[in-house]
Amino acid sequence: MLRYVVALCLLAVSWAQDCQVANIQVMQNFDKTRYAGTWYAVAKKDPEGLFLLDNIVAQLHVAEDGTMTATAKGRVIILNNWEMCADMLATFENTEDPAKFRMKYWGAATYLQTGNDHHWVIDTDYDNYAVHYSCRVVDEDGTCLDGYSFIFSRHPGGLRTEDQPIVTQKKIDICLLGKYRRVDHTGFCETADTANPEPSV
Ligand code: DAO
Repeated sequence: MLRYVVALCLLAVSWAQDCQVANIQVMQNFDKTRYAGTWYAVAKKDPEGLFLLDNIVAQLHVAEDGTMTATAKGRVIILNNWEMCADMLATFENTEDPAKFRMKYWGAATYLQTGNDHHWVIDTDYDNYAVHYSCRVVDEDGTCLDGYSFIFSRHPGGLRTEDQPIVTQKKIDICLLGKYRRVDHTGFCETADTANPEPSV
């Protein structure tokens, strides 16, 4: 019964959101140095043309001059059901808002996906969880037509119990509650063939 009431309350709050991409609140006083390090994706809202499936781990690096870059791995299925671990690289361009970046990404191998997406940090406590958001296509009414979001944890086993309500509230705030799937960590990218760069000739 309590769960039912809580679910109804969450739904009511979610209806109260206007879901305008332009009104989405991001992390205040974002500190990218504290954001650096290893993040395990524990949940993902997929975009159209899903790419990274699971075993998604990102390593963020902030250089002395403040430049942020990342490497990421994840299980993908490409070219006629070819399952592999994708090695991805990303660079981040600052914007006027310290929690909003443009992220250029590409695969270590040329047949992997490339892109130039927004990378917004909605919330993080830096030590345990981070809520990421990226809208690729804004609809005519200002809501997001195609986008994706990662829930990151510093812990591969998932979010700590005490962080779950905070993350749920953020999912509501960005109008994505109920749209996430769990991202498993099975060790696939520690054992599988990795899409390494082709040798240069
Ligand atoms: O999986 O469908 C998808 C879209 C995600 C593409 C992003 C790949 C680059 C990963 C870098 C993450 C750095 C936090």
